[in-house]
Amino acid sequence: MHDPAVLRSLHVSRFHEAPEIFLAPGRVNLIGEHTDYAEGFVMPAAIDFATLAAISPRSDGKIVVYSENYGDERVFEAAALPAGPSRHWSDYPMGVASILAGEGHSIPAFSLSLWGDVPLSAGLSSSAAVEVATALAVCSLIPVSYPGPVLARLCQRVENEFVGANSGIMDQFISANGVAGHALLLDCRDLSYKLAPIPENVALVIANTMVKHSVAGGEYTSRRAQVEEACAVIATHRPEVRFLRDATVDDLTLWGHEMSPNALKRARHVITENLRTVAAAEALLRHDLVELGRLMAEAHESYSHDFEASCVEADEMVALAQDIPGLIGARLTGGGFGGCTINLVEQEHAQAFAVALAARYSAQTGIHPRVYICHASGGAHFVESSSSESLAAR
Ligand code: GAF
Repeated sequence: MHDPAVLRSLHVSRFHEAPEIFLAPGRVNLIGEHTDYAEGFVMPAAIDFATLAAISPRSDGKIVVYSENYGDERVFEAAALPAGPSRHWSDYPMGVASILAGEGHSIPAFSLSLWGDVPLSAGLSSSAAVEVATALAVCSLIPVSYPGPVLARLCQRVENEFVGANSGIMDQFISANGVAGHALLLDCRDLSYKLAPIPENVALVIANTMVKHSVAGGEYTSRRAQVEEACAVIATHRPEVRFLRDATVDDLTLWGHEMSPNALKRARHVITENLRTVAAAEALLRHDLVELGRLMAEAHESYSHDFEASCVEADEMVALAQDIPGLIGARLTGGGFGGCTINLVEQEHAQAFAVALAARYSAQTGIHPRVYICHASGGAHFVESSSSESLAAR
């Protein structure tokens, strides 16, 4: 639960100033994995786990950031922002300040309190939620206002240029631009998107394998390098192919033998995943949940076997879900190598599905998973200062 009233009183007792509070959600990706940096398609939804950022100005030239999750405070000079990361939670808020400074803004002194309930290292974009919430908060003091897609790009630069993670645009984009009740079919080439309504009788059941996921880890980076290697081979024959978004399965038939076996498999995942993601959005739009489930199953196979970004536990979680009543489709979501599966489940079965899946997974692996029943929520926003109501009614 992330309660603005609680964060407000924590902020006031620590900093003796009434803050303004902003919220940015985590996300779950329904389909379209490792396609964003290939300028392809993704279909995420914002979820009702979020980070809250409470901010108030200071007059002593300092930036003081406090994380309720870590129970830790750090102090910086507004006039001497850190130039690079220190492998600490404060890299995310300070990366935002640094990128905004690079945009020519003079960063004022402020106190910032952060508190979130997006599960950490679970592939649900807790870091994007921190970045986007912080960005809205700091922008309010500068003051400057960016359209959602621009804000998302700035926050992606925090990952790429400050933190040093080579990630794409998906997580920050959906956190900044999510729409309640909808997934977004996002074209990562031009950031245009279509809304894909999630039917009211469909629940997002997110099952945490409890295997820690990290985008900063070597596997994410090596997969991206293999995707780029495959693209470079195709581009020697078809120079108009700048990203795998532009490539086809026929290109792999013709020139796959010039690639390393791994690059060929990674490329096959990305090229087919782009097709599946567009098809999945169409299926959702015409309420064809059987086809959507089939595409999710195919996507998991491809992610596990061609992209080799799954793990034993995630494969197990997906397999165990298959014959539980109510399942529409299941697959590993997010950057891979651990984290969560997304299960689309008929709403009336969601509770029993979650209980059954957790029991089966514990019995099979000896690991107690967390299973969350989520809803597609809205994107980042200002939270009314006077609100004392919990935003995460769960
Ligand atoms: C992580 C990254 F941050 C995203 O940009 C995306 O590449 C995703 O992994 C895989 O689809 O969440």
